[in-house]
Amino acid sequence: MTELRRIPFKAVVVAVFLACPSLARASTRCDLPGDNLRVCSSCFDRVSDDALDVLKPVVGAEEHRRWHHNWHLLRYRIAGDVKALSESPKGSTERRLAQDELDGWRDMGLLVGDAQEFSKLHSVSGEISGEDFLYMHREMLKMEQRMLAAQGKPCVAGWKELPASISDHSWPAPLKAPDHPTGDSPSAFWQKKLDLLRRNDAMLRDPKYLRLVSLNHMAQDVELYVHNVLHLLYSDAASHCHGDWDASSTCDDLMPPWSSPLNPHFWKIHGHIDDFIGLWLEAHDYKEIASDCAGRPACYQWRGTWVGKMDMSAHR
Ligand SMILES: [Cu+2]
Repeated sequence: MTELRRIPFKAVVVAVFLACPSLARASTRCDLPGDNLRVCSSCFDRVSDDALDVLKPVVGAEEHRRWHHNWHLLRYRIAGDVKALSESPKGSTERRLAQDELDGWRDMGLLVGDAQEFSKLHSVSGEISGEDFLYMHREMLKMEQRMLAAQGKPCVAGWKELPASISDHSWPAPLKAPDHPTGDSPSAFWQKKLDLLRRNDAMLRDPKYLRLVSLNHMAQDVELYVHNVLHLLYSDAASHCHGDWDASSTCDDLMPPWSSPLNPHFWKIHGHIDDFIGLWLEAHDYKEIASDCAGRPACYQWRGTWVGKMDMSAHR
């Protein structure tokens, strides 16, 4: 099998808190809009060490890390691989590497069927890739909720509103050097980034926009303009990972999908992203979203449900 894990992190990074007991408070925001999963007995804004102790053995396991990493990686690379296969000369290194990568994803159960067709649907700008993105991360949130509830721990609420300041009392953004030179101080640079992010976030929440776009279209915008920026903004310059394939429980860098689910911000970010599903359903007069609506009225049936072989329902 191809050694996909040797692919440099930087290739994936492109895509892609600290608990204070006094801040713990009950919230009602752990429901996943349009879904009927109701396992959380309570729902907190903070991400406690207790919660992370429950989640880390699963999302930090090598198998889960590799799956999440390659799920994101495939979306960014499959179109290039398919092109290399059809356009590069037979016997060329480029062609062989592309074939190896595709074979590796097949072995992992991530890629099924014709690669070109798969790419058309599931590559990052594919026909249903936005829905895939929302669906897969919702499955992760459900897994998180089931695991925490099974241990009698509160679920984690996503950010209802994004922090307004990089110096937010509860959720300060780790201060680091700007990712490109502008002449601004680091704090001014990241505050401007956050201000722009919040403006984009507000525009994407506007019912006038939501009514005009498909769920897939909205999700692609949200991934690019909200999700990716949040991962960058809240990543810590002092990475806690040693080497690219560190599987220790302290490796929780928010940027690479290999390690991001171990970072407390991941659950705040993805709870926030998941809320967009509810806003879109509301704008289109749906009350429910399901893989199989079985003819129920006001139910939107997911078109993009690609997850690969990872079975997240096992953690019931
Ligand atoms: Cu992810």
